[in-house]
Formats: sequence, C-alpha cells, structure tokens
Amino acid sequence: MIGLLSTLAGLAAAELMVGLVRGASSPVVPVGQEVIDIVPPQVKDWAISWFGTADKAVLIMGTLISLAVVGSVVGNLAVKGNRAAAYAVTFVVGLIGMFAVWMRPAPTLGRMLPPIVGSMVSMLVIWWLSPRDAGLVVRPSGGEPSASAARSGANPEMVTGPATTMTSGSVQRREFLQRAGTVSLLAVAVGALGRILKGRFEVGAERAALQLPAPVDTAPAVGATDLPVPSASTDTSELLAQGADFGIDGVESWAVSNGNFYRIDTALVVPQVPKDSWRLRIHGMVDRELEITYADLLERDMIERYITLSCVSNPVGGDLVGNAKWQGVRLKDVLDEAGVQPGATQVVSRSIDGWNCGSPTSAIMDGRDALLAVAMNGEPLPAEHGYPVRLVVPGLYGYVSATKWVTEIELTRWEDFDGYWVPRGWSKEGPVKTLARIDRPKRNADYDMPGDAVFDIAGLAWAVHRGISRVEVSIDDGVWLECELAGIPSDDTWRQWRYRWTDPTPGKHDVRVRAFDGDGVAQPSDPKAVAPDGAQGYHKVAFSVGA
Ligand SMILES: Nc1nc2c(c(=O)[nH]1)N[C@H]1C(S)=C(S)[C@@H](COP(=O)(O)O)O[C@H]1N2
Ligand SMILES: [Mo]
Repeated sequence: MIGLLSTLAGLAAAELMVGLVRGASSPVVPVGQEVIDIVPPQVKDWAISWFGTADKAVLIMGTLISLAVVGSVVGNLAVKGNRAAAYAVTFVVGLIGMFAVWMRPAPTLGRMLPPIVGSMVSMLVIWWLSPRDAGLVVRPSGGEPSASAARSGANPEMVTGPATTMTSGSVQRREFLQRAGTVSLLAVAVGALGRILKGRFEVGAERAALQLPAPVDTAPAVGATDLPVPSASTDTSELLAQGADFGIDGVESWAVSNGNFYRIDTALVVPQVPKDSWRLRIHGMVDRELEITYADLLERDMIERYITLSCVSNPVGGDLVGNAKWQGVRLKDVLDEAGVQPGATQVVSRSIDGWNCGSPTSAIMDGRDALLAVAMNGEPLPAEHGYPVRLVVPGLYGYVSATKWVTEIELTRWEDFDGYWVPRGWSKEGPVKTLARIDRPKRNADYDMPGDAVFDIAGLAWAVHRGISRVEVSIDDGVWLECELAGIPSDDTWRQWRYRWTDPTPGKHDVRVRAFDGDGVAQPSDPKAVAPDGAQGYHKVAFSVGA
C-alpha cells in the first residue's frame, strides 16, 4: 500500500506540474514515447496487429502497470525497514522520467518538473507512511524508539513488549490508515487540479473560434472530369447529386468526415500547438531562409482540394485510407520564395514532436497540389490531424509526406537524411500503390435476395495522383466484369465503383476486385504485405445471398 500510494501521489504531483508548465506531460508519456521510438519494428508490428489503434492506450496502461509494480517493490523495501533502498529506487524512476523528457524534442527544465517533483513527492510519502522512529511505530511508555528494530526488520512486538502490543498495533494501524487516507485524498485533489489547469494549454477553444480566409481557388488542377470541385458549402448529399458518391449502404462515403477519418501517428498525446506560437522554419539548401508565422500563412493564396490520404500500413481491404477536402497554401509557392538550390533532392519535414519524414523534392515541385494545409473539410484542422498546420502531398503515403504539427522544412540531398520510418524497415520512397477495396458485400455476411433481383457490389479504388480508369470484379472466379465508376474532381482522390449483379444465384459466393490506374496499368495480382512499401493484391470477400 505504501508503494501504491507513493506512486499515486507522485503521479498526482506530476499532473499538477503538467497543469502549470506548458508543454510538460505526465512522465508516463515521454517514457512510453521512448518505448515507441526504440522498440524493434517487429515488436511494434506485433503490438499494432494485436491492439490496432488502441495500441497507445495499451502502452500507457502498460507503463502505469510497470510503475505500480515498481511501486509495490518500493513499498516492500520501506516496510522491511530498507528505506534507503526505497528512496534509491524512487530516485532512479525519477531519473528515468527525466531522461525520457531529455530525449524528447525541446527538453526544458520546466518539462522535467513532472518527474522531478513527482519522484520527490513519492519519497516524501514513503517517508511519511513507512514504519520508523519519528513516525508510525508507537513508542511504548518509557521505551526507546523502535527505529533500529524497524530498520532491521524486527517485529515491533518484540520491542514494545507483549503488554502494549494490542494497543500500539491498533494505534499504528489507525494512524497509518489515517495517513493513507490523507495521501489518497490529496493525490486525487492535486491530480484533478492539474487536469483542470492543463485545459488552458489545449487548442480546442482557439480552434473553435478561428475564422479562416476563403480559398482563392476551388477549381480542379489535375485530370478534371465533368464533376466540378465541390465548394466549401458542399455536403455529402450534394456530392451524391454530383455523382462522386453512389450512396450505397455499407460503402464508405466518398468524402470522409473529420470524425471518421483514420488517425495514425507516433504521438502518445496529441500535441497542442497554439496558432500564435506556431512557426515554420524553412532552411537547408535554399537561397533564403524563411520563418513563417500562422498569420503570414493565412495571408497567402490558399486553394482547396479533395485529396485522398493513405497509410502505408493499410492492408488490402483495410480502412487506413480516407478522402477529405483540404485547404492550404501550395508548398511549392513557399519553397519557390525560399529558392530551392540545385541538388536539393529531398524535402525533410519535421513535426513539433520530433517526428519527421523525407519526400522527393520533385514530387513537391512538379505542380501537384502539395499543401501546407490549415483546414480539413471546411474546419481548422482537428488537433489530432495536425492543428495548426500539416502537409498533404497527393500520391505519397502519409509516412513520407503528411507531417502533422509541422514546424520545420529542410531542403537537403536525398542521400543525406532518412526519415523516421526508414531505419525502422520501411522504404525510403512511398508512392501510393493502386488498390481497390470491396465495401459491399461485407466479409461472411448473409444478404436477403434483393427484391429487384439486383445485388450491388461496390467499394472504392485509388491510385492517388495517377487516377483510376477502370475497375473490374470477378464473381466466383468468373470472368472479369467492368464496373461503373462514380465521378471525381481530380486524379488525387479515390473513386467509388459498383457492379450491379443481376439475378444473383442463392447461396455462397465470393468476389474479387482489381483496379487500373489512370495510365491503364492494372494493379498487380500477387499479394504483398504492407512492409516495406505498401500492400498489394486483390481484395476478395466471401458472402452469401438468400441463404
Ligand atoms: N507528426 C506526425 N505526423 C505524421 C505522422 C506521425 O507519426 N507524426 N504519421 C504519418 C502517417 S504514417 C500517416 S499515414 C498520416 C496520417 O494522417 P492522419 O492521422 O491525419 O490520417 O500522418 C503522417 N503524419
Ligand atoms: Mo501511415
């Protein structure tokens, strides 16, 4: 109990520091963050395959459980009279916390306060609760303090003598319980206060109050089709009318809302970056270094584009992919102003939390709509999607392009720097592969025989920036059948497709799908896993009708 309470009190004190110092976080966060950064890729893949996007919660829980285990060891030491060892272990835990902060970007003394104050408070609680002369071991009348006895692990009974055992034992217990209760109450109060104070560092309120200037250009830039780019006011029902979305039940909508958009990053807690503190530094192989504030950025011409973002970890048939309307400044315009020097073949972008990636300069500068995005689906970026500013580059997987909370862009040579995921076993180049996904039917689902004898098979296909020219399905390993394609504003978005299967036969079936990109190139049929450069292969779904 001493161990658990000292841990609890330490965490609560740390939480208070989090509420007092901007940018500080509970010691479990930097420690967990270090775990994320140093564990071998296989362990990470294992964790993701087991826990999916709950992996972060599991890691935080794991860190807390480890702390509780260490805490109970500490408590044991204290009770056994080995208080020096209990302090030493607590001190080391504090040091580990400080070291983890030190390893994070921008460590400051203030950010070290949570582990420092936390471990000091833990020690204080150990001192206050453990049996010792000045504390809980009650002096028998006329007797000497039982400090030496307690320290040597002797039973207080032997010191206090049989006559006083009952009283001193229960007095001791009562006093311990009182102190334990005090510590618990204080810990809860202090922790809650820290939580409340922390709220003022969060960007939710300023984000909600933010009015963004209108984009100067909402026209499609590449591969325009007959479908106009929907304007800021467009909602899904308008898209339906315009033909980007067939509106089929069970099929992901063409435009994914912010709340439904997948989230992938290494950040254990979402960075809170106030817009007025945000700076983007552009440096390296440029003629002029630039430093841009948020206000500077908003003064620039902004465009609005639907762009499909995909994660390299998205397996065939997976949902780590989405399409949103992004508003932002063309990165090319900003880089042109800085003057990219010849030979600067890599654009390295860095996040405030230290995450980084490298994209080919050619991809950013070739005229595609690579954006310094400030808005997603008509709202300022949600904090978890990179508020206040992130990168979005059509055609590249997120891990090599889509830096959230971006604060730094460095121009360098391709061979001079490898982004975060490259030494962790992922390919240095990450163009999005051509993939098609079946959303209807769902795997192993049973469907009633449709009343009009037409069974919709439908889903989405993407070859971001190359476009989708054709999608085919094969039912029960039959011939490839051409699907209908919905409209798209540009080749930078995914595309809904459907096959209206007439007179389906009752019973078990399966369906496969394959897509062709804008150049007519078919997606490869041989399956490949997500590592190192994205999954490939046909999505296949088994289902039954009228069974
Ligand atoms: N700062 C930061 N940006 C990041 C990442 C990250 O871990 N940290 N992950 C990238 C990856 S792997 C992907 S797939 C996209 C996902 O963006 P989303 O969470 O907005 O969908 O963000 C990219 N940007
Ligand atoms: Mo990703």
